[in-house]
Formats: sequence, C-alpha cells, structure tokens
Amino acid sequence: MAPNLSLLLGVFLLLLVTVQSKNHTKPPEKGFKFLQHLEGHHKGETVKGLHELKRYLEKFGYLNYGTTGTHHHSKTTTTTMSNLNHANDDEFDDLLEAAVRAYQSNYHLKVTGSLDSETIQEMMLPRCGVPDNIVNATNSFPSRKMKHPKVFDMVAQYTFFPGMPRWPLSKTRLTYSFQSSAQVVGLQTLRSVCSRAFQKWQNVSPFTFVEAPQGATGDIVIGFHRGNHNDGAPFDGSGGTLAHAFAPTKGWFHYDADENWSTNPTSMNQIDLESVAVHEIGHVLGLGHSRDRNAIMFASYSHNPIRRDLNTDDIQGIRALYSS
Ligand code: TQI
Ligand code: CA
Ligand code: ZN
Ligand code: ZN
Repeated sequence: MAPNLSLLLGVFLLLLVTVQSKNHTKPPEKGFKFLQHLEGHHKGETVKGLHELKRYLEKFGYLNYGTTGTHHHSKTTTTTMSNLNHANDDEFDDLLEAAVRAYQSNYHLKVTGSLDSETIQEMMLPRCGVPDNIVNATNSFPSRKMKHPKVFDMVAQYTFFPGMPRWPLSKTRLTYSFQSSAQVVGLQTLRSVCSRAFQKWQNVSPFTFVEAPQGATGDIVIGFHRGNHNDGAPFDGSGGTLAHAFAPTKGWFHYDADENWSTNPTSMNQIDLESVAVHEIGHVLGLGHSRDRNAIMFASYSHNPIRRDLNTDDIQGIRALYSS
C-alpha cells in the first residue's frame, strides 16, 4: 500500500513539474498561437484570422455580437442583426475595438484599442477557461464609458435566486391583487403606484400584468404588514427592512407598515412606494440583487430617495431569465 502510494505521488509530481516547465519555457504549442500574426493591427482593417480573436474575446466575456437574449423587442433586434453579420468575419470593427480596450483595461495594459505586442503576448498566455469578470472596467476608465458604451452594456451584474426559480414561460399574463393586514395608504394610491411599477417591467419583458377581478386572489399579492405577519419573515419595525418579496412562484410582495412611506418623498427619511415596488417586483419575477449600483435591483440606495427607472442591467437580467 505505502510503496504504491509514493509511486503514485511521484508520478503525479513529475506530471506537475512537466506541465509547469512547459508553461514557463515557451508559449503553448496549440493554445492561442493563432493570435500571434494579428499583432500590429487595428480598427478599420480586415485581417485574415481576425474572427478567431472575436471568438476568443467572446469566450472570455469581452465581446457580444448579440447572439443571446434580445428576442422580444424590435429596437434591439435591429442592432442584433447588423452585429451578427460581423460576428464571424475578419473585420476589425468598433465593437471589436471596444472589446480590446476592455481587455486591456482589465489586464492593466495600456488602453490603445489596437493589437499591440503587449496585448497579444498577454492573450497568448495559458489561461483559465472561465470568462473574466470585467466589472471593474467601467470604474477604472469612466472617460471611456460614453465613447464605448457597448462593451460595458453587456457586462452582466444581475443575479437570480439559487436554482433560478421563475414563472412558467407559458404564463406571461400575471394577475395581482391587494391584501393588507395594516392600513397605511389608500387602495387607490397603492393601485396607481403598483400599476406604474408593473408597467416598467411589462415594457421590457414578455409579461403582461393585470389586476385580478374584485375579490379574487392574484398570482401576485401585495400588501402592508407589520411585525410578524405569519410568512416566516417578520418585519422589524421602523428602519431595517423596508419591504420584501418571495422568489417565483410565491408571488408575495409585502411593504413594512412601520416605515415612513410616501408617494413623493422629498428627503431620505421618507421611503418611495414606487421605487420599492419596482425593486420588489423584480424579486417577484425572479431577480436577485445586482452588483450594478445604478440598477433598480442593487441592494441599497445611495442618496436619491427616488429610483424608479429600470437600468440596462435590470432589463438584461429579466430578459436573460425569461429567454428560453
Ligand atoms: N428589503 C430587502 C430587499 O427586498 C429584503 C431582502 C434582503 C431580500 N435580501 C434579499 C429580498 C434578497 C430578496 C432577495 O432587498 S430592503 C431596497 C433598496 C429593500 C431595499 O428592505 O432592504 C429596496 C427593499 F434597494 F433600496 F435598498 C427595497 Cl428598493
Ligand atoms: Ca422595517
Ligand atoms: Zn411578508
Ligand atoms: Zn431586494
């Protein structure tokens, strides 16, 4: 047993040493060698084999010619179609340049947008197959943001609940109703606030939201409650949790009745009903919190008590969850 084990260990170590020395002495034989001859090229050129670089940058999260997640809306489909034409060709276009910039920024290289020697050398190094997390690209180069928005747009920062629970794809029409155990605002007020909030999600997703007929219980049930209200998630009085919602397909969305609610807050100690509704509906539909601080699904407010509009990241999140 013991001699066998040490033999095995020896073979393993030998293998390890072999692999490592290979990596250090010369660039990988097949790996990303194809990138070498692309050195020196930049936007506007057509270079044989450039489509392989596109595939490389797509694989590692820098480039998206729009092959996923834009089925529902004609506005995005238009750009998708023209972009798709360039996904497999050898043209060094704007999108590719933006992706090269993002790559360079992420690897702390000089951000030139062209395939300089340093960039090609970095790309040819052996690497893990998991796409890079290029979240920081936006923060490191804010000035590039307006000039090259596309590449940052595709960075996914949204999340789903564990196991990705969602409403059945066939159930695109969801009803909602109101049921409160505490009286905080009038039903008409709550109705119009929630109607506006649902509209935002309806505009960018396959869903249609309609109020359930009088007396009926909707797929989504909205209400005000305080303290323990028997759903396993008691509220905590003034402060702390403002509201909560359950993952699909529970449909519960509760406001904490002990908060200082307002339909039109003018200071940070008033909480905006509509902003919270847009956020909680995101949870009801299956979105978790986003890492994008501009997203409605980001887990905290920064300074503005009103945040009612969906951000690109929210829209991409809901579309990603409900496309196929
Ligand atoms: N309430 C939390 C929220 O809905 C409850 C919660 C914490 C939660 N972690 C969760 C719900 C994970 C689902 C999944 O986020 S909260 C905001 C914001 C809250 C916070 O009271 O903290 C809003 C409710 F984003 F502004 F901070 C609504 Cl909009
Ligand atoms: Ca609270
Ligand atoms: Zn509750
Ligand atoms: Zn939340």
